[in-house]
Amino acid sequence: MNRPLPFAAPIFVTRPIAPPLAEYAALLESVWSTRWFTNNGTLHQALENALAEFLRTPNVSLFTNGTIALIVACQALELTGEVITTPFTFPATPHVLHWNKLTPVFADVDAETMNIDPDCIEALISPRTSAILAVHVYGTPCAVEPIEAIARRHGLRVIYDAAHAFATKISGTPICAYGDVTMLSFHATKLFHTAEGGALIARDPQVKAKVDLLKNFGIRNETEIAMPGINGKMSELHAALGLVNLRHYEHERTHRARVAACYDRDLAEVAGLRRARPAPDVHASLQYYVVRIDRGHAGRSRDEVHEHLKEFNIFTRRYFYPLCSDYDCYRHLPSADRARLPVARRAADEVLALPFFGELTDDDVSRICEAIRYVLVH
Ligand code: T4K
Repeated sequence: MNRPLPFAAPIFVTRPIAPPLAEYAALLESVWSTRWFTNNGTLHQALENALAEFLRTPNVSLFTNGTIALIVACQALELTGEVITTPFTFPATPHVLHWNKLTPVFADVDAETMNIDPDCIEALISPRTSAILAVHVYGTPCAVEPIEAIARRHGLRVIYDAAHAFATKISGTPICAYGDVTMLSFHATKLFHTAEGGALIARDPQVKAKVDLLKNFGIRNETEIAMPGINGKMSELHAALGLVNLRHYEHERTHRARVAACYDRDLAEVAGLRRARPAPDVHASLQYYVVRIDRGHAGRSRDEVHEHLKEFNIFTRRYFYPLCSDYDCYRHLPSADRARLPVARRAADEVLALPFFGELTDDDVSRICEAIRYVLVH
């Protein structure tokens, strides 16, 4: 096999939707004419309503980013003590617990979905446990029914970190229908984005009302401050981008489906490399295209592939390595013991997020796959 040529320009793991600037500018006209830039403006309200319709829930609250949204979710549900969560996630997930003075308790994950394994949750419940914070990793749904059954049995709250799962549906139901509260991230690297942004979706309208107070300093009216809140508000500039991107995200998703099909075809025969398939009743978020590289069968480790692909101007990401339980700030926790998390450990050593965005052509994908095959055998 000849050495493939490197790409002329870097190919990153993602490339955000950039809608026609004129569409964005048109929405900004109203901001300039009214001089209303933030604090529950008309574009903020319009985006909240549009998302409520899209997600089929009335209880959407927009945020400045997904991390602040999750911090506020813990406050709104008045969590205390310990929260059972996954070590296989982005740092934001355990960090929001730390910022709420809650102790993360790490549970191992399922070998196939890489989401928190419900069978590992119950043994970790203590009298101090107040909630389960589960992550729909890569947009793949958690085992929502077993998780909610455990929560009901033990009187726990359930928060879902759905940062990757904007478009995910289970049997036609949007993912945010599950749990007490769900967080979505609208960061630029997400399928649907507002540059920076996020949202909480609450099952209970009273929780939404509390979330809305908490994200605006707790201000009820000119003279009443109901609780110690924070500033988590989304600006009109970000909301405008969201309204425009909502028109374009389906087009992006369609192209991502094509890119995923090209990868599936070109990587099907590569030994030691596999991709977790979404269950047939799942409408996939198409947020990431992640493969697992089993060194024993592939002949190369995930880290070697990740490193050598850079020679071809291809920049993959090890989402999520290292495990959160291995960070200096959490490794002292009893639940962070390496021996207790063997499945998560293996996932963290094997996963590789490949470049995945709608602008990739079929030829680009073929070249990326050719470079992967080359790196594996040379
Ligand atoms: N929970 C989970 C499970 C999450 O994955 C995240 C965030 C959160 C919670 C927190 O949500 P937010 O508070 O962020 O709303 C990125 C994102 O910053 C982060 O939002 C995301 N997850 C995480 C998985 O990915 P990095 O540090 O990997 O991003 P960065 O800057 O290296 O970007 C990756 C690639 O994307 C770049 O190589 C090039 C491309 N890119 C990036 C940006 C920002 C662009 O082409 N344009 C851009 O504007 O964290």
